[in-house]
Amino acid sequence: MNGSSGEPARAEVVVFIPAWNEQDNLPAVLEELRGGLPGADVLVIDDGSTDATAAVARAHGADVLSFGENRGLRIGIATGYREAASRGYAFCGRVDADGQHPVSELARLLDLVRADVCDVAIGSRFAPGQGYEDDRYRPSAARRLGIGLLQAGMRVRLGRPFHDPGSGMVAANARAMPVMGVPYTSGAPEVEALMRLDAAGLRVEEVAVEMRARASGESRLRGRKAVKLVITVAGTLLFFRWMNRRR
Ligand SMILES: Nc1nc2c(ncn2[C@@H]2O[C@H](COP(=O)(O)OP(=O)(O)O)[C@@H](O)[C@H]2O)c(=O)[nH]1
Ligand SMILES: [Mg+2]
Repeated sequence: MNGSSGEPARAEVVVFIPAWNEQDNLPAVLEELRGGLPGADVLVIDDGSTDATAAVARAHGADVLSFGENRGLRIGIATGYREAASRGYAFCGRVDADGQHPVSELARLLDLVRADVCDVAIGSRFAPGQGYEDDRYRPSAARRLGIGLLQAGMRVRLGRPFHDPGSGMVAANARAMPVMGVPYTSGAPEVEALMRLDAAGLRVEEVAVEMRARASGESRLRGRKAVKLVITVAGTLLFFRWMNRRR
């Protein structure tokens, strides 16, 4: 891109990582990215972390964009896609900072997008896939209820099933980045992204992947908070469908 200026040419791919107080998990994630996707740039969206997240990320070769205060994941995600678009990358990936997402699986998602099989590929723990056991993950009862409601809502709203609608393992091309780069208003930004992509006529593939358990620390979705969130989202999805039918 900057051929004659002496600056290193920009990579074709950027992988961004929303991170909030993930100093303990980031080193392994960043090293795995370097090994598995050596040609990709990495951008950590440090959302007002009060630990050493930013310093650790830089020490492991990542570019860091820090917010002065915690603005929440829905802004963190949108910022990642928006930066990928405005910095001129052809493709971008997103993974969690907690070590849940194997880089080898993200690389498969990026391959699909690069081959133009789809505009967005989403890694799914629950989708059936060749070589993957259908019930390879056994979430807690509360999570199962939440996931079931979301699945039902997505099927009604989008007319097709999504098995893992909250997945944060994503690959996207430059057509999809700006669509996903606008701040989210819903408490379930990944679901809102799917609705936007559908409205924009973009092609989304759900791909069976393996995921790991979070390496350390706590998930953002726990217990009653998670149940409340999914009921709200499923309700919104179904309600909009019902309103549209009546017109
Ligand atoms: N930017 C940003 N990232 C967050 C925030 N909360 C969590 N994250 C990150 O978002 C990712 C997903 O969070 P996680 O707790 O793993 O959620 P889960 O995988 O759905 O259980 C991780 O990389 C977190 O560090 C936040 O408020 N802002
Ligand atoms: Mg996680």
